[in-house]
Amino acid sequence: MATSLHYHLLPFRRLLQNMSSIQRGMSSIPPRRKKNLSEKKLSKHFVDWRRVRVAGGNGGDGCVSVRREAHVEFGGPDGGDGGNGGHVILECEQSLKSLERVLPLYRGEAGGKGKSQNRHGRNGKHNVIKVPLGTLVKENNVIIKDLENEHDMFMLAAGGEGGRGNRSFMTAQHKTPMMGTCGTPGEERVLHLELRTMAHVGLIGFPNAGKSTLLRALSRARPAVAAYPFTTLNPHVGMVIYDDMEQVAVADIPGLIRGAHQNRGLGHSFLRHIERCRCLLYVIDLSVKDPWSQLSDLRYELEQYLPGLSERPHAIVGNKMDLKESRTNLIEFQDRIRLPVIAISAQLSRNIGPLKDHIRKLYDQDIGGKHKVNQAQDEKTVQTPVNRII
Ligand SMILES: Nc1nc2c(ncn2[C@@H]2O[C@H](COP(=O)(O)OP(=O)(O)OP(=O)(O)O)[C@@H](O)[C@H]2O)c(=O)[nH]1
Ligand SMILES: [Mg+2]
Repeated sequence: MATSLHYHLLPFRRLLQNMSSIQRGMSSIPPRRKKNLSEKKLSKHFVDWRRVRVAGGNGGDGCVSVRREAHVEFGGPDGGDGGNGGHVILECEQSLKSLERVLPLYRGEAGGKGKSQNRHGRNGKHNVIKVPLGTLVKENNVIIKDLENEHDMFMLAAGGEGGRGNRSFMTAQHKTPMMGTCGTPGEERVLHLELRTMAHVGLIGFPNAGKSTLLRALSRARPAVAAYPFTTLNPHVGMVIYDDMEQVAVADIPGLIRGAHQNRGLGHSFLRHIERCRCLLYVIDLSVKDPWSQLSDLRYELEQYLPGLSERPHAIVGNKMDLKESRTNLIEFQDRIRLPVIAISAQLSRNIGPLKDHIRKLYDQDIGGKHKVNQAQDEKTVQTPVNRII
């Protein structure tokens, strides 16, 4: 008896599960919060490079047939054409963040064969691969397409053309052609997909310099922060929002060390995410010994990766100004590098406002935007960082 009751209740339970909480009159119950993935797990999911083999579907063969029917005197040719093969198409989608779901092989559907009674074959379905914004398509190490906007599409492999049936060869002179053509094979290619994060500003620094702490202070992004090197294993992007609703994307890139171009540390493969950034922020931990050597090392590594990369519009951010050693180092640091330094404490969110203004200035200069930050205030901030911070 109990089992049969349970059996009757099952569909009702399933219905309840499928109903949203609002339908059930439980709108006050908040939806369960999605648990954030740890940095280690996230790095398993973050794939920024994939090799794919793509093949368009083959075209269907045309049919050779002659109508023969009782009581029909002149039947004539009635072989239909084959259908076209489906293409393999790449489509950009904003909600995706990595190439994790891209498989090694994609094929377009083959076109259907033509049939008698003038029936044409069905066209094969296209195979659409969804990729995140900022995906590059490379063939033999040459960039053939850069997908930058939502719903951008690119055909990777064309499907084959359908063959012709004998009906299509019929002419006034040649009334019963007994020939047809086969469908052509689909195009086949081996391509590399590469993801380059789309951000306006990239944070470059040694491990532990405080890049992730700074991104947390600037935006609502929540990269992991810890007192050991190489905490960040994947690039993180946060949006800095301004009063006029302009948004600037800032990317936190895993830490670099001297010799990264020889694959030391995490190597410099993550620098591909910087390539698209229009401006750079060098984040220097001023509390360590000889912080100026960090800056020269970072520049050297960027140059090794891509000549001219270190010369992009940039600013130098001296972090950890709440520590005593940083204050003593700052003066010597400025003397040595002879460049303006924006001194901040990312942990205590000190001087973040002027830094935001400076980021905006770099951004506006680059895109020729309308909004200009108050230059006088900005210069003062850059030249007298110690006064501002204490
Ligand atoms: N005192 C002080 N500590 C800071 C400041 N900013 C960051 N830290 C600390 O420095 C340590 C490293 O910070 P992260 O933000 O993880 O550094 P990171 O540059 O992202 O490091 P990686 O991800 O390893 O490249 C953490 O213990 C932070 O709490 C600061 O302004 N002042
Ligand atoms: Mg980090």
